Amino acid sequence: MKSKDDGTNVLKEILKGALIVSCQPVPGGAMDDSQYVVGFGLAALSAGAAGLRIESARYVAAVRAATDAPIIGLIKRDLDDSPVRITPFLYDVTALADAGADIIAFDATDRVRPVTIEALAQAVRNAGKLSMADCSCVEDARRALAAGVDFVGTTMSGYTGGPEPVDPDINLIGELRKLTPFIIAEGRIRTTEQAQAAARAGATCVVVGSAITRTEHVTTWFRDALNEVYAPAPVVLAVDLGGTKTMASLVQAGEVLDTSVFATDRSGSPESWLASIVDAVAAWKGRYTAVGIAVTGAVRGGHWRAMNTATLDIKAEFPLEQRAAELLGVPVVAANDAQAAAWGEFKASSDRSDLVFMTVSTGLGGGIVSEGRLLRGVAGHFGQMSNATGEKVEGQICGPWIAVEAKRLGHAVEPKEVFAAAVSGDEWAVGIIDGVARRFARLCCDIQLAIDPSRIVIGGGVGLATGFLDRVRAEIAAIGPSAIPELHAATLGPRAGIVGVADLAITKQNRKSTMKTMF
Ligand code: ADP
Ligand code: BMX
Repeated sequence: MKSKDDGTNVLKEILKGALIVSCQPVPGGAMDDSQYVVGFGLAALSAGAAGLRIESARYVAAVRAATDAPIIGLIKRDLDDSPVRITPFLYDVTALADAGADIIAFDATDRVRPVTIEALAQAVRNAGKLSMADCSCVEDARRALAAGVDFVGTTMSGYTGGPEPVDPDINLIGELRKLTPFIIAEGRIRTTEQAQAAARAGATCVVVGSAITRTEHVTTWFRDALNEVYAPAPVVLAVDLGGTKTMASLVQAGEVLDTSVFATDRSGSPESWLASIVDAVAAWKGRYTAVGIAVTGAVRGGHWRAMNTATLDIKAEFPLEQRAAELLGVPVVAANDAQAAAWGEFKASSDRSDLVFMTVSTGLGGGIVSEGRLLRGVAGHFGQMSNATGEKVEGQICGPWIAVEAKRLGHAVEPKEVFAAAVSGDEWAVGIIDGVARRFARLCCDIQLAIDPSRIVIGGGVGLATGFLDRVRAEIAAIGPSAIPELHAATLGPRAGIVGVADLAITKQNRKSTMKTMF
């Protein structure tokens, strides 16, 4: 009989550069049966897979009876008192070893768990098997390696909180490579290109699961792709009504098809602003099936009111969704402009981490996306917060203040020209813009302390003015390291609100139609 060391080394050698196919049927699905698991396993091995990843002692035993190929075994459990699902107990390790697994995988995340990683690693060693630690991050891997595991896997990356990512975590492989060469890449690897990227990043071997053995998942990917062609996304009339300008666009699947921009008549009223919109979009009648309106001011339950009448003077609470639907003849969804823009930026990026959006424009608005959800109500109205002297912070940061200040210094010009003068080094203008940048930088640092987003995305006429963000970044650096926010210019520029509110409009429409089919 070979010593354990020989077996270990031979197995590690076999796995170098291998494709491992995970044969885990959708629980309770049509393929959740031994004959399919064995069939998938043998088919994969016949086509060049070097090993299999199999869930449950029953399926490991069934596959072991059919092949000598290496098997990574695991047992999944849904526990009431722990989020750990993969091989949580010592008796699971024994059951998998008895069933014939060569490598035993277990969750190695730092969460409430019934059995420590050290004890699991020891149990696998006692059984004479190799261990695979399913990690979510570098720290998990560091701890697992200290506990003596043989392989670290990227399996748990993206599954310990927040929305599920779409792409595999290739970066993590590179990070793990600094700790060990024994890395098994696993998780969301769907394409041959992604498998190659994992190998190039330094993985010992690559596990592919759903893309090969979960018929239901692969079918959905194709169904969704075809739906985009056969059932194209609806066209939405999206409007962004700000204190200075109003933008109306036709938007389909995040793309802007047509746009019209006109000045907001600041002496008007909700009825007159809606009338101007109806007028501006008259030629588009029949081209859209839903309407989204993003407005400066707070929106709750479809009703609209000003938070700061200096930004736009909305005299009383106004039934915006209802009145706009009457005028336009299709369902309307209304939202605050900065919240809509936060949503637009979130949807336009593949980054699913928390973000804050801020518009520096006529007013200073904001929106927060946390754990994949847009916070509504007055959340994000940072401009309404008070400074040390009790004034609203937006009072000394936005476009109108820049114009008033310039005039006070003898330059009756628009904020755009103040920026141009600052760029040419005119002292009076540099003073104004630096002051705005300093106050805004402090606000961004405070927001970082309160919400800790991964990024703060900036929009608005002032926010996107040439050189503004760089000045704010310099002020943040001067404030120091307590909470350094990462600032980005809005990738959608002035269209963030339009794109965001269009998505909110169709999401609500879809929700309504699904509810109809449920009852
Ligand atoms: P709204 O507030 O209606 O959403 P904007 O985002 O365009 O509209 O913000 C309007 C404010 O931004 C105004 O005070 C305007 O003077 C200022 N602004 C617009 N464009 C620029 C620019 N290129 N440079 C500096 N300030 C600008
Ligand atoms: C104000 C406030 C916010 C708005 C923000 C930016 C009103 C009327 N508006 O803080 O709701 O999000 O301005 O609006 O109270 P904009 O007009 O500058 O785009």
